[in-house]
Amino acid sequence: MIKQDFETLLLAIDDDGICTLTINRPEKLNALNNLVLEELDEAFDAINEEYKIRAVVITGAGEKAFVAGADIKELSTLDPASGEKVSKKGQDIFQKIEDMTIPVIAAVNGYALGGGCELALGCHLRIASTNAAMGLPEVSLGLIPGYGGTQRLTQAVGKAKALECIMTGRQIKADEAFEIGLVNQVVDGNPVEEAKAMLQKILKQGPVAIKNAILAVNEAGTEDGFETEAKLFGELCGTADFKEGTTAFLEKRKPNFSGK
Ligand code: CO8
Repeated sequence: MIKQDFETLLLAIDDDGICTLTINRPEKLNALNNLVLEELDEAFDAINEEYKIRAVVITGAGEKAFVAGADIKELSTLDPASGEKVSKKGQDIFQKIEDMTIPVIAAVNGYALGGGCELALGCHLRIASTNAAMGLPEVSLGLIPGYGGTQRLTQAVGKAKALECIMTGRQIKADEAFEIGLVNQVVDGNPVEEAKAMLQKILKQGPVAIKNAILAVNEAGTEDGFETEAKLFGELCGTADFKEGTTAFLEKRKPNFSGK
C-alpha cells in the first residue's frame, strides 16, 4: 500500500489507476517550502513503486492557486552556497517528474508562479482553468528561476518569449498561456476532471508505447535524440503490445493491450 499520510500532500488513487496528488497548503497558496519539496520527492518515488498507478495529475488545494511559487520566507534566508544547493535539489525533483514513465499532467487551477510554473513545466502536459495565471516573477525578488524554468520555459515557448516573460516577470493569463504553447488546454471547469478525461484516452493506448514516447520526446533537442527514437522504436517492435495493436487493426477490432 502506498503511503498516504503526507503533511503537505493529499494523494488519491481512483479505480482507473489515476493518482491525484494535491499540494495542500492553501493558506499559503500552496507555496513550495522544503517539506513540500521533500514530500513530492517521496511521493514520486512511491508512485514509481506502485504498479497500480498508471498516470498522475498534480494540482493545488483551494480555488485560488496551483502553487504560488517557492516559499519566499524560506528563500529570504538563502546565501550563495545554500541557494545553489536548494536550486539543484528542486531541479532534481522536477527532473524526476519529467522522467516518470507514466503520464503526469499539471491541472493548473489558479496561480502557477515561480516554482509553481516550474513544477507545471516539469509535468508532461498542462491543463489550465480560465482563472489560471502563470509566470516566472523571480526577477521581482532579485532572483532568476531556479527550478528549471530558464530551460523548460525556453523549450516550451522559444527563447525570445521566454526571456520576455522572465525579464518582465509578468503574469501570463490562461488564454495567452495556451496561445504561446505553455499549456495544452484551457477549461472553464475543473482542470483535474479534464486532465482525467485526457488520461482516459491516453490509457487506452499501449502502455509500453506511452512510456517510450515520453522517453524519446524527453531526448528531443539532445545529441542522442534521433538515435534514442530508433532504439526505442525497435524495442517496441518486440513487444506483445505491438503484436496486439497491429493484429487488432488487421482484424478490424479494438486492441486489448497487456502492457508487455
Ligand atoms: N511564498 C510564501 N508565501 C506565499 C507565497 C509564496 N510564494 N505566495 C503567497 N503566499 C502567502 C502570502 O504571504 C499570504 O500569507 P499570509 O496570509 O500569512 O500573509 C497568503 O499566501 C495569501 O497570499 P496573498 O495575501 O498575497 O494573496 P493575494 O490574492 O493578495 O495575491 C499572489 C496572490 C499575487 C499570488 C501573491 O500572493 C504573490 O505575489 N505571491 C508571490 C508570487 C511569487 O513571487 N512567486 C515566486 C516566488 S520565487 C520562486 O518561486 C523561486 C523558485 C526557484 C527557487 C530556486 C531555489 C532557491
